[in-house]
Amino acid sequence: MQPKIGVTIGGFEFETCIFNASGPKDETLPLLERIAKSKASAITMKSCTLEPRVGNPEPRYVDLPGKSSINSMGLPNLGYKEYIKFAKTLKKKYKKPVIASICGMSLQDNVTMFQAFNNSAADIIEFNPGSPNTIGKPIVGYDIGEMDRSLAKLTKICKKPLGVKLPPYFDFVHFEGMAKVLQKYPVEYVSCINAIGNALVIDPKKEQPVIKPKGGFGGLGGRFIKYTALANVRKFYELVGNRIKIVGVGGIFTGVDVFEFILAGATAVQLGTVYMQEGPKCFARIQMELVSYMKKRGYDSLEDFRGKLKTLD
Ligand code: RRO
Repeated sequence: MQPKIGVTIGGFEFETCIFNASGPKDETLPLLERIAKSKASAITMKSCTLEPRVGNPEPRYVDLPGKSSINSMGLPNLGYKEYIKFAKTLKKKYKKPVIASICGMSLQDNVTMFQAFNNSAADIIEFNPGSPNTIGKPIVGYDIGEMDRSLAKLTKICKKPLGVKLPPYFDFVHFEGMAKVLQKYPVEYVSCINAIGNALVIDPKKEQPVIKPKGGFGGLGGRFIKYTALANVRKFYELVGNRIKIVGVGGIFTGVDVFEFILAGATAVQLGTVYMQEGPKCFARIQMELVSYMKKRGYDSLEDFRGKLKTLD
């Protein structure tokens, strides 16, 4: 018998625990259809804003050695009205959950978009307060008071299952502060982690940063952030895992990586840099690798090991 790797999030059946992260190659309908036709178990759309945005000047995404990346895309997107249309098309053509990602420039913008997505075909709404790349805007997820005010307002409006894409935290005080806020509201899942913000990668030959926006400062993704992602998954699983699901994202390239995230407490995982670098076939490959690793370890389902990280005693 094949191990079971399906999951339920927000009442929706996901055929596997592996789907795409909001961000890489998901801004347009043809790109979203590529995801729909792959083995990704859901279709997550690019974070959207009220108005369309062209994003930051190029170069704004660079692959780094060691299966990593730096980006300062600056939220290029077609504006939320397009994603409402895309959700309708995707739902008609494909039988997968569709996740809308919302990243407004203000709370009022977010309110407007949440209201609009309530009446859309999108199944789940992911609130993104963690983008490190909007010039002149702080990372909202680092302001616990602002997160409290935002979630108070948005959860009153939101009629769909709500996910929150969190930026990475590095200190137990911050994990605990954020967990306290999350516990006040009907949040279905948190997605840990967005890129590690404001890294600087330098090309020593050119004596220049590798990306142009913000003097070269951008979000780090891929392998370099896997252990920070695992730590965030584990901490939030410990703090809020009894009532909020955790979705792991950050540096997942193999089935064994997925296994580690589930062991740390993740319900499912999202793929970012690996999808950017390998394209849609990564979903099938990683799914197969997960299944074969579970077989090797004698596990029949994800529940057999989810959250069951052992201690060293
Ligand atoms: O578009 C971006 O620059 C971007 C976003 Br909105 C985000 O949430 N995370 C990221 O690494 N880049």
